Amino acid sequence: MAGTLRPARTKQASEPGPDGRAELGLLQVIGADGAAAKTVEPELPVEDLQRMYRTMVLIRTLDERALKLQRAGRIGFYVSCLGQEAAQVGSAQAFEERDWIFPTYRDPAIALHRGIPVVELLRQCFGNARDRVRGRQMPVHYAFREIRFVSISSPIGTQLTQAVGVAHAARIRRDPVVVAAYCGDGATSSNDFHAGLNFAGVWKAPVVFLCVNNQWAISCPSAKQTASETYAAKAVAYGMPGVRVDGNDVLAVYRATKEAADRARRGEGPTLIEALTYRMGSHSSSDDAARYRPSEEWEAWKAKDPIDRFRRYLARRRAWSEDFEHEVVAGASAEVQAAIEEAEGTPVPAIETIFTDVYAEMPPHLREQLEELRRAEAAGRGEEEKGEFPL
Ligand SMILES: Cc1ncc(C[n+]2csc(CCOP(=O)(O)OP(=O)(O)O)c2C)c(N)n1
Ligand SMILES: [Mg+2]
Repeated sequence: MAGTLRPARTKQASEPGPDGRAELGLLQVIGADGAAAKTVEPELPVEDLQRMYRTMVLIRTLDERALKLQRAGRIGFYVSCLGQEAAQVGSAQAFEERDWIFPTYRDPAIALHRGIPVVELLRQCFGNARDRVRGRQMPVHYAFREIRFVSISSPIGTQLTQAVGVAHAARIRRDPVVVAAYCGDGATSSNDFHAGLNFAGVWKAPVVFLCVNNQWAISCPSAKQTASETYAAKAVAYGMPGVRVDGNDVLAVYRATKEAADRARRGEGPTLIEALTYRMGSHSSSDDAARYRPSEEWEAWKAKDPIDRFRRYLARRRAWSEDFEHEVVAGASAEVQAAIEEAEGTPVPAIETIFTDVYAEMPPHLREQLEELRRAEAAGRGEEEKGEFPL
């Protein structure tokens, strides 16, 4: 019932002190006015900063368009990450190509930042013949082998134990990869969160846990999710560092993730990062957050928009101009528009693929079923010619 839920416990960040660490140990680099705390400002080349900004604008453009596609009945389902762009892009920037990503359904900007074009995401949302998984997964459940972006699972938290397994294997093989394990605040209540963090702590698995705390798990606010003061505090129980970072500050997220990834690569074990942000949209296209979420809370977080904050920083660094903005926005719109046209214009997967995609070599029982389908299709065509349809 709307009104009976208390607002999520939102620990407001104060302005960063000289070391960038404000109230409650929340790491910040970029202040509200765009000024950086010099002692913690990462040294990233301007080209990297601008590329991060491009990805943030691109995912926001895609989110806006894709939700409209869903409302128009052109795709079946969509999950927007509105407001969480910095948490994804800042962390994605900190990992290397060889590192493995175990994402959630709300992390598409990581795939974009690792070089996947928008059209690949839309092929998956349309479930067309060029979709990597040919419509076998719900929309937004992406999988991109070439960027080590592991297939997204709907069940909350399962990716955490899978990620730890990959990290542990890498350690045994002395393979210097780091594994990124993303989850939401709600996922911290899953069994897999406990099992994953416990195992990683004991075995010093090279994994970075990124808990993107958007303060809601569908309609469940953080205040009802946990009695812990912070999600980062949970790290203590598993014997690993817990870091709390302003998730709307792309450079703070980058800095914390880079430190954790370096640590993991040195063999010093896992870190839990809590990126404090806010889900500006509804949970998914099937949900209406206005029914359970106080509008003042939304208004307060709108003022902390991560893209606006980063733009102010870039402007101060003279890495942003009106012309640059125009080019980025127009480029994102053009890419999304072209991708929609291509993805929507591509036919659905051939029906045979439900048999041919299962095993490397088709077993006899599937061959039999495929032949039966072909006979039914041939019979159906005959009926259609007579103006009748088979049952
Ligand atoms: C094991 C399991 N339980 C319940 C669900 C239903 N469910 C889907 S999303 C979701 C909320 C997850 O919240 P959070 O981890 O905070 O991620 P967010 O959606 O906020 O990004 C739930 C409970 C599920 N998918 N899997
Ligand atoms: Mg959440």
